[in-house]
Amino acid sequence: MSNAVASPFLLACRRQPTSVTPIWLMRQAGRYMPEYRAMRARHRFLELCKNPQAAAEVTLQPVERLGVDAAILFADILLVLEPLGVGLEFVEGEGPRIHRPLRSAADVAALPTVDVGEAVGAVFETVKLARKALAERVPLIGFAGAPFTLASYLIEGGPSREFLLTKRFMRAERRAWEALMSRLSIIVGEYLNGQIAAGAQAVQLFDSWVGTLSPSDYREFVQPWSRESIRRLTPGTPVIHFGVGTAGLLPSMKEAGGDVLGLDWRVELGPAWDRLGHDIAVQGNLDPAVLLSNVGAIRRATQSILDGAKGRPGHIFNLGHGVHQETPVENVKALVDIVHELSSR
Ligand code: 1CP
Repeated sequence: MSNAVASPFLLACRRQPTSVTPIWLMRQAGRYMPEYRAMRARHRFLELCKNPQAAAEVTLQPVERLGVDAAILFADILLVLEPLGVGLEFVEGEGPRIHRPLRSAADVAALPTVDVGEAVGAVFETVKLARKALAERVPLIGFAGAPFTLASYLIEGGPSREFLLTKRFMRAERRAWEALMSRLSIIVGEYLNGQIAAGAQAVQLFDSWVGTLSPSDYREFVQPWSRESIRRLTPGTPVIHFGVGTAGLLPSMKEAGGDVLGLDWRVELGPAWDRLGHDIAVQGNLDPAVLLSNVGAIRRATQSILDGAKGRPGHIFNLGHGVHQETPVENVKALVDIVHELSSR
């Protein structure tokens, strides 16, 4: 048996006992890391994502530097939107832009059909190369944005605080919203299944911005399509379902599907897990800002999360959201070591 199959990360996804609590970090490859910045000095972000050799190298950087228990594919949730012809750009120092956002039912109707395999073939190639380079050291996680989070970028045209255009569209253009969410659930399914076929051993569905919705709006306007995305996935690969600010949505997200539910730091892990039921694994949930402080503070905050999990099988340690760019690498490395030390059983 390969060690990847017996890896603490994959065992925890399936709620099986492990000798230590596995840890990986959202945005573990990224600008806080000097190796990543060196790579970015040579490639623009989108170019890097489409260069399988370079992207696979970035995927492995945190495994080598930090000793995390899983690698996550280096790519982006928005890549899959590019073939829709909406004008995707990553503006240096700013973030993603969609130059031709969707503002009407006609805009949705005019979207071209896309062959996902053809459009993001480079990402699938990165998965193959990264999996080969990892050589059973740790498992490789693939990922995609969930339909709501992708739709919010398509409609807003970029990052948003209030998601007012998206919330207006949901209700005012209900038919078009359903058509868009249905299209996106198919695209997400194909994108993740392509990554699984290429060698991803688990996948994370990022519904990062869904916490902006009320629980009833989540159930009415989002849940059916998140469920549909997950239903389409090749069986047997663990699915992590994640969002930010989801305290009020967690039971409905659990219903939509996934083997592991991602928690952010606005909930206490122990009570949140008790409320959800222990028939689902949980991932989280250190406030990424804690990593800006010092090793003593990191140790205390880590102990408190591990205490909440009570050593129960099915806890994957992570941050509640991605590593901040300003984070000292040595603090991230300290966190990985502290989790392994304090959870050793
Ligand atoms: O300048 C740079 O180098 C680009 C910064 C960057 C990076 C490192 C972007 C632009 N994307 C990424 C990589 C990335 N994105 C990964 C790689 C794997 C890893 O975690 O190490 C992953 C999983 C993502 C996923 C992603 N992209 C999400 C979901 C996760 C989250 O943070 O909530 C979202 C919302 C995006 C969109 C996006 N891409 C990039 C940025 C800065 C953003 C967020 C913009 C916003 O705030 O709306």
